[in-house]
Amino acid sequence: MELYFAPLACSLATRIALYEAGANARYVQVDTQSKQMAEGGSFYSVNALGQVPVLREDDGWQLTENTAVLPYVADRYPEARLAPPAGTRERAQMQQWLGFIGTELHKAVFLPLLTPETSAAVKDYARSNVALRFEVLERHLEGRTYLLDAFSVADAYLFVILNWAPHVQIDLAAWPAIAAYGQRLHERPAVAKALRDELDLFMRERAKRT
Ligand SMILES: N[C@@H](CCC(=O)N[C@@H](CS)C(=O)NCC(=O)O)C(=O)O
Repeated sequence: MELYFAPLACSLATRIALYEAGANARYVQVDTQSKQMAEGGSFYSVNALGQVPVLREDDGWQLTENTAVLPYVADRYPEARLAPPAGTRERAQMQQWLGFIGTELHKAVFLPLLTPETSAAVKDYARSNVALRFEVLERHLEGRTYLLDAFSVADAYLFVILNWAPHVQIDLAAWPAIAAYGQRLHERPAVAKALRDELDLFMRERAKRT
């Protein structure tokens, strides 16, 4: 299995899931700006959208979209218990959170703020989305350890998104339950290792560019 990823991008959530599962995977680094793969070749040949994550099985079958890739990894390694069983209400709630993280946080808030080219008006719009969404999350996380009763791939995705907050001047101190949740996730060995591995690659990339 291969994961096409960019350091510290949303694909980090799949790396976390694979580490949590103890999966045997190869990690193929992609430059999402130039669309070049570190091993050579255009990433467009893998994904016409030029986006990570892409998960590819050894027989060439591949999957994109965080909301599909993350539950797929959970189902592929059931012994790791990275998602509630299919068909349960808890599983539906996990999908609800994946949708919330992918659309309401990733795309409606963080993508415009992280993209240098977005206009001030679009950035203002993204910032106007922060308070309500973070309030909803804060209220849900008060008194909870994870989004669901146990760790799931939705936590991996949320951790990655929250990790971007300081880079777009969103101070998580304003939401204590969210800040504590981020800290707690960081204490999971697989999460800490995945973050360390990609931070290292991110810094190396940055040094090459400057
Ligand atoms: N809808 C996709 C979006 C993935 C996405 O936004 N990936 C970003 C990195 S976090 C990316 O590859 N951006 C490069 C681009 O859009 O050109 C998903 O949920 O998987």
